[in-house]
Amino acid sequence: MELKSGILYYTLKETAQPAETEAPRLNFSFRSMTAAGKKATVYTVTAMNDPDLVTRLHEAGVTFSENAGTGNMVLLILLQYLIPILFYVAIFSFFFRRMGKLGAGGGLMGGLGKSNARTIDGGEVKTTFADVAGQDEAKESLQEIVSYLHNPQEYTEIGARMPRGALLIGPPGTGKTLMARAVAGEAGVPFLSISGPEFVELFVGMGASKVRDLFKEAREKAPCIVFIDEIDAVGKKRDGIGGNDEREQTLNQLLSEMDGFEGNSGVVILAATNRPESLDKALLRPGRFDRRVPVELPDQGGREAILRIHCNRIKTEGPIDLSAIARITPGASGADLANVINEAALCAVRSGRHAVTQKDLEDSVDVALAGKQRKSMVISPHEKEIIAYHEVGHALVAARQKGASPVHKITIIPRTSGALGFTMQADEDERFLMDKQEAFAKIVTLTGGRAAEELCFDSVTTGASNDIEQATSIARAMITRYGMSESFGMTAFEQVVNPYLGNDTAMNCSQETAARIDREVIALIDKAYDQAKTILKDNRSKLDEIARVLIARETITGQEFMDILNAPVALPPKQEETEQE
Ligand code: NHX
Ligand code: ZN
Repeated sequence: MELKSGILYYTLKETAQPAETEAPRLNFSFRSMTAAGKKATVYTVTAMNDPDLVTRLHEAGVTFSENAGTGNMVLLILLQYLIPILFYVAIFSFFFRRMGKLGAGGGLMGGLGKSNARTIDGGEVKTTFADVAGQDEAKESLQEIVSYLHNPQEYTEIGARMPRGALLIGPPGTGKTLMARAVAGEAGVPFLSISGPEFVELFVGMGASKVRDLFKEAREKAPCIVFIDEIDAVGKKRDGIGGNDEREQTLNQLLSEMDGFEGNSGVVILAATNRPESLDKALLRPGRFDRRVPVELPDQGGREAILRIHCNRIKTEGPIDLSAIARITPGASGADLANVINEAALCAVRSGRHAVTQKDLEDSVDVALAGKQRKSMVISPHEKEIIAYHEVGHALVAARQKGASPVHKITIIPRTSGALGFTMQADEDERFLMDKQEAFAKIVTLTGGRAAEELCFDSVTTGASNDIEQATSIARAMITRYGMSESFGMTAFEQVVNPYLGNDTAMNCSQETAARIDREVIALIDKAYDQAKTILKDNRSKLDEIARVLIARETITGQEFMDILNAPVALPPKQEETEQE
């Protein structure tokens, strides 16, 4: 019998010999079946590369036949070819689906030109204004849109035209997206959301068609809210020179779609940006985004309200004073505060507890400011002393000056941010203005760390770099922006570039003026440094005493610090030892 390529099956009907003796010799180790009632054993085996097997089988008197096993063959061949194909199809579809989710690829797999807006249907938006804290004015501005979506005929009857769009403007993390979602939730209408960069990414020429599709979808779903996040990605000024064609086409499409609405079509467009100054003027004229809704960083009361909302979602234990947390987090956004609460909850779990305490909350504010503690970092006693004197230097200078904020906490536990220690100050009440004396007091306080190093060790370290940067930037701002200089008066030489994104400034003065400004900045900081050194010299014994306590305890509260500072006498015997080190 000829052995074909592929797999052949022999069916061996053994008659003469018992299976036990025959099987091993023929290397048949497959399976044996005994037909019911008969002694015969049937082996079905795969073909072996053994040319005289057939001869030997004849000699042994084995009944055998070729069994091409058609059923199995077909199945096997199918599997052989199909499995790899299926495998590739699976991989491809996986990747295309992912691309689709990222915003563009829906295009390739048939859905060419889908807008990719994420849609939440009406009534399914669970966010309401109750979930937005500390933004009362923004809520009020948007309330009108909500009431229009509830009751459009009331507006049409009187002949009023509804604003087509509102622009939510504010720094990152202040809840612009949340606010837009809450408008949809309050009005009970569908929420279509897409992010500006999604219009222009990946496939050139898709942006404009995506805008078209988005608005088509919106008109079908009206009344509804369309939310365009980070609209500056498409809405940047068209400058004409070296323009980005793709982006400009997208913007033009957006402008014409917004004009294309018959008034009162029931589609309200909300957009968010933190760079309003870069937006094309055409976007902002009446009939387009004609409402500007500022969504600013929360004030102290707002922060407390935001903390309360997030705190309601976690388990707490013992007394919780959220206003104390709000007090020490000036400048924090809603997102920062949400993170503080979450870090506190994680910290509680990490230490095996089932509820969050006030201490967890306070520790997680430190984490937000300066990173996690680096307990494993080994610092030599001498360096520890320098760090302690540096921090107490800040604290003492702050405490001994009019116009400086009270000390809240001093710590010399190193942090993952690279900070070896820090001194935290906190005002009792929120401040909105800073007078010249307070600004100067801040500079003096910042120089206090370095002043203590110089005074006590007669050497200075690289560690003060951050203090120096901050002091310089305050001094420069006083002179170039706040009209607090002796010689320049009320002239602005610098403008803030992106008010919501960091504090980048652009210089706007002659070179001579720039040089004079530099000299004045230097003089101002020198004056502050001298003042800090004078304060520390006058309080040298307290400086030593508090530094010693800080080295022993690693962290002391503002209260503990003030108690030592106000205690009548320092410890006289140890004083000299420490001074000589
Ligand atoms: C370094 N760190 O970079 C070492 C490890 C002078 C006792 N070689 O001024 O920690 O020098 O009053 C937030 C705030 C890094 C993050 C300040 C990250 C400072 C901080 C530089 C204390 N406290 N300097 C201070 C400090 C340093 C740094 C920061 C940061 C030191 C000083 C860091
Ligand atoms: Zn410092």
